[in-house]
Amino acid sequence: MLNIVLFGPPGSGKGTQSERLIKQFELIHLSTGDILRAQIAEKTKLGLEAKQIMDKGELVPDNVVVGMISGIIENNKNAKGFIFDGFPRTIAQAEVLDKMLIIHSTNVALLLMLDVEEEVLIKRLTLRGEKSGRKDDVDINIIQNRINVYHSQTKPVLEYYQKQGKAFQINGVQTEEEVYSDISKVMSKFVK
Ligand code: B4P
Repeated sequence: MLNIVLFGPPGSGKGTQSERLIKQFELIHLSTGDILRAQIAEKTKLGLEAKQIMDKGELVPDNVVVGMISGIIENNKNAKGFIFDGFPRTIAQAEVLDKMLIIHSTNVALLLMLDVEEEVLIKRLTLRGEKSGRKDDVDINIIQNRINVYHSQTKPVLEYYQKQGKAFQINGVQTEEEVYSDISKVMSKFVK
């Protein structure tokens, strides 16, 4: 299996680049944000609870997110691999992911970190909010809170994978094509 963590602050282009990666490498796209939004749309109990948290720009509890992910990994044992988009977002999630993958005799091969400065993130998310009405993108205070949460709770995940020698930094302030071209250069070291 080829398992990739796509990492970066909110608005760095994780979802955008994931779409390209899954097409080229036939991997399963596992976006915790998308799964949570689907639960909200279906008005499930989990979705209703998650909505309150997501609308404030906070993180959904680790046990909820891990529960969603473990079932999908379990049901796709023969997959070529996974793109983890927006997961893990805490050290606790990263540790559980490592353990889950070991059970299936696999691991995280690499983490791609999309590096984008705060000013650009705020512009992109505000623009998306204007188009989509996504609640966590329309209010500048919520956008700012998501960026703060990224720095306090999520950024340590980068160091966790850096220590394992698996983290690769990509300049995310380029066109989508240029970002993907840089990602492809890193990927060529892993896929022959
Ligand atoms: P996510 O759905 O992961 O939302 P996100 O961080 O904003 O990233 P997204 O993938 O949507 O945006 P992208 O960077 O691609 O999370 C939403 C919420 O769910 C979180 O706040 C949290 O509450 C909860 N959650 C999710 N996972 C969780 C977890 N593991 N644990 C706990 N809670 C969790 O792109 C943004 C915009 O930039 C797009 O409009 C795109 O068109 C644009 N863009 C992308 N690349 C560009 C480029 N190169 N140039 C210009 N614009 C670009």
